[in-house]
Amino acid sequence: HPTSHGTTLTDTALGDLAADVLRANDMGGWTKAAPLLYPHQWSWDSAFVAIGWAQVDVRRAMTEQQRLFEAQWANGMVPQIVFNPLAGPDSYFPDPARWAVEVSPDAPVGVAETSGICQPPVHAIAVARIWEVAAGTEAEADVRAEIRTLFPKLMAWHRYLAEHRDPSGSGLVTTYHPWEGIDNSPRWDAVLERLEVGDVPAYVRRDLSHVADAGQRPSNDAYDRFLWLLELLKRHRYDDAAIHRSYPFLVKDVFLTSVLVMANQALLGLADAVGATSSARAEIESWIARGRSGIASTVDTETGLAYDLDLGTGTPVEIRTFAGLCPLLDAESGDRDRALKNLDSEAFAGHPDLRWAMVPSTSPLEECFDPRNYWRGPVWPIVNWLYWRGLRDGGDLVRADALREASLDSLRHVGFAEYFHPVTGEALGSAMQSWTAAVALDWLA
Ligand code: 9YW
Repeated sequence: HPTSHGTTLTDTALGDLAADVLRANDMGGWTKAAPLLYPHQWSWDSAFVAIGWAQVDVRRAMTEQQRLFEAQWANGMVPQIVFNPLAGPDSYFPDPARWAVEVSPDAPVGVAETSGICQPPVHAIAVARIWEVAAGTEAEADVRAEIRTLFPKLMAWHRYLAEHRDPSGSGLVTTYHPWEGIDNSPRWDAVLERLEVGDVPAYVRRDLSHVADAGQRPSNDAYDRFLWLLELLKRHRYDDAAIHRSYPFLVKDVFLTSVLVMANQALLGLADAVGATSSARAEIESWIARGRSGIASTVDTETGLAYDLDLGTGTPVEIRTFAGLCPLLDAESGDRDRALKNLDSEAFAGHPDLRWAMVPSTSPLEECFDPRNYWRGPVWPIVNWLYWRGLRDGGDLVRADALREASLDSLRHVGFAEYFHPVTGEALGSAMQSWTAAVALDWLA
């Protein structure tokens, strides 16, 4: 890890280094999530990356999102991965052959190969940020024209999440797979443990050769379970109705839902920019209202944390992770006060052992807390960027500034690692992670 830039690094130098990371991972129109570990375009990574590009080249930022949405499915889903045609099948596992998305009539044909699931919808948040940066500059007209072409695609994407991923109209989005963003989070442990894993065709993990030690990544047992779920999704031809009828990993995801609420607020702003119809606005407003009441229904009366709902058992997943604070992502949530108390508490950013007062992926007070393992303890800068935005949008400027300062200080010391040890600040996962560099650029702006 080429890390520890030290406290003396100026903001300008940090920003220059961050821009270098984006340029190094730039494939010409789209950006690799990381140099070796993730040689493709990941959906929510590309949204954060666009937020970063906005500070370097605002037109390039729009291109990032246009390219991603070229691979949008006919049902509106924006796929988790758009594969790099030049990377070759051994560059990352699972590869396009394992996903075999051609079993679905909705998968794109003749565009790009994709995976068959999705990730949190940060895209409208990114495009709104791009618009903010472009407005009043010489790029304004071009960017507005680009947003006009993207707007209906963003609508289709949000409609997919609001309808196909929530057939009962609960207001909560269903997630089908840990790879929909938060891989080995303990949020999924109970559901995964219940799985009866069937025949998984033989496979070779590619991820372990790109990290310092396997303890920073999901276990082999977790991978078997992830891949068994993939086989089942394939058998269902990635059909949302069939999946909701019979499939063993159905979780109403509070984080995914809260990001969608935040993204719908951003989309309302974009509706102004492109002069959208009043029916489009009404549709977005109805999604916001539904998402907000959905989240309110998940907040635990005792702790004030939002808990995912495991549809397999009908019970809340009572694990303290960053996701529990998600009412903070909605400026108008009625549950903000308790979420703020949780944020400040020893269970989260107020834990006395933390090197920086930031939100760890899993609470240090959980028994399963594992400070070097991926989503089971380390700090992820992009998660903190979302909470910073939520604090700022909710008018909590003191906390927002403190979180921004802590985050920038961590990046000066840790570098643009994928994630880091919350206590020691050890850089973990991939180095030169695009989205980490991207949020640094936005924080510095
Ligand atoms: C993997 C690219 C992706 C992120 C996910 C993160 C990880 C892929 O990397 O998943 O192989 O584990 O969990 O959120 O989009 O950065």
